[in-house]
Amino acid sequence: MTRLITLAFATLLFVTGCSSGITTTPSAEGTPAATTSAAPAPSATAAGPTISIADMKFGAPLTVTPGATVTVVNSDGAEHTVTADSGNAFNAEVGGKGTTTFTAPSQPGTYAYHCTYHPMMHGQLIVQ
Ligand SMILES: [Cu+2]
Repeated sequence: MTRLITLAFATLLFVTGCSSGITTTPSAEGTPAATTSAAPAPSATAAGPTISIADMKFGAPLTVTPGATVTVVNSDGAEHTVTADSGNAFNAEVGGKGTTTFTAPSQPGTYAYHCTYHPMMHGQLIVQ
């Protein structure tokens, strides 16, 4: 009887240890950014709301109007995405040293976002 309990306990330990060891961050592979809108670049009048990515950081929270066109400028050599944490409010992919744009949500609110390639990168888009 004692032996059975010991065995059960050992099994439990093994399972617990095993599952915690498996917990790794999900891979970003196979999650293509949906909308890299190859939209016509607005001529001359450039400076709209802009998210500037540098040194693997998005920078300070950006406040925009609903439905605004947000420009993403990537100063890094690495590719990044601007992906809403929840739902699919927006998901823009920007290549190394590249620029892209996406449309801000029409629903006011604070949208946390991240980079699918670098999950430690976080930012906030405030729509109001
Ligand atoms: Cu990134």
